[in-house]
Amino acid sequence: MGERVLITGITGQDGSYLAEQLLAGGCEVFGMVRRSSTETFERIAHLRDRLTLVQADLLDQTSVLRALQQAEPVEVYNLAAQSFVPTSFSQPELTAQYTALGVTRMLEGIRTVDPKIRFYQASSSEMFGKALETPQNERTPFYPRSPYAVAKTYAHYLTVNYRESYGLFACAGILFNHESPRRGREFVTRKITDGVARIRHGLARELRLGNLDARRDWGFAPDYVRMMVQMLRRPSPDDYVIASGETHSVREFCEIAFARAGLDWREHVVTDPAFFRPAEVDLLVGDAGKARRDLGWEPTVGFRGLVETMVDADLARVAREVSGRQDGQR
Ligand code: NAP
Ligand code: G4F
Repeated sequence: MGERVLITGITGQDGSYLAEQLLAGGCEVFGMVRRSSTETFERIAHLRDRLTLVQADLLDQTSVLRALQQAEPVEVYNLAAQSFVPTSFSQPELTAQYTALGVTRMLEGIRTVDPKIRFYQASSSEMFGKALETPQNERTPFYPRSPYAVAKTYAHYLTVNYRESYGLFACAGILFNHESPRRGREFVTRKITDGVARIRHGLARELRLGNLDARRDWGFAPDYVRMMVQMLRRPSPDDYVIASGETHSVREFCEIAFARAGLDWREHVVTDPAFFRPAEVDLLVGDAGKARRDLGWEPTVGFRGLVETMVDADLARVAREVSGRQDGQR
């Protein structure tokens, strides 16, 4: 068996891809999962036999300590968080507990159990928020615009602080938006591609969205997850921006996604004020020059390829669901 690694948030989009990549690299992978009355293991179902799952919750310091003691990892990838920006406005306190203080619990756990453990923190381009310069790089000041972004900023600085205060091998990846067919369906990209598929198959007629003018730097999740591992395997810890360097609007995403399914987005997309945010992040675009130099960062999927991959996957999934229903009715 190879090196032991622990992933928090293994049931999420990034956690599932990271588990695949670490298993392929020969690691023994432990995944931290929280207790739920129904399992949320859909994204890792194909890996279950090759993973060891340990039950713990970011809200519970003792359980975090036990997970670290049980897994005895050489690397910890801290991906668990309340990651949806709108929920952070409706549940700001819970978001702070998970997304900010959860990181304190992880770092204190590492100091207690084994300070040699290498630690990756999932920082976010949302920290740039109302961006003070364009493009954004590792030296761009933060201006968070949501309770989620504020919590991530706390977690980011704490990671840097534990590196400087206690000599931990702690790295923060400042990742710009990254998407895939495994993206949660409430995030705008997947909401659009799922909506396109449902409209194409006659299950819906319209798609209600918020701010179509918002611009993001979108990439393909497996490319980004690869960089997490690269960061922890450098000789010394550091922080890196990972981004495509291109920015596109939600409207552009709609245009390409609907066209891929032979539809005109203007006939289906309805703007709904319910999906606007109390404070918006208008434009993000990253400068990943440092990652290109140090980590060999080179994304494999561009914007159009990303949109089309996601649409194709949702068209195929919805087609299977529709034909399953028809079989059930026969
Ligand atoms: P995601 O799909 O929402 O997954 C979040 C994960 O966190 C899930 O496995 C979830 O478990 C787990 N989790 C939430 N609360 C927890 C708790 N109290 N205790 C234990 N586990 C808990 O997120 P993602 O897109 O994979 O993103 C991974 C990380 O990167 C997150 O920290 C996110 O904020 C950050 N990030 C993401 C992006 C992006 O574009 N995707 C960009 C920058 C940073 P359940 O399955 O039980 O809910
Ligand atoms: O897809 P989103 O919800 O992602 P957002 O807010 O950029 O956050 C994601 O990326 C961050 C990295 O920058 C992560 F840290 C975070 O965890 C998460 O993964 O929204 C993208 C944009 C926003 O400007 C939003 O206002 O799309 C706009 N939008 C327009 N209509 C919508 C909608 N967003 C959602 N979720 N739903 C809509 O109907």
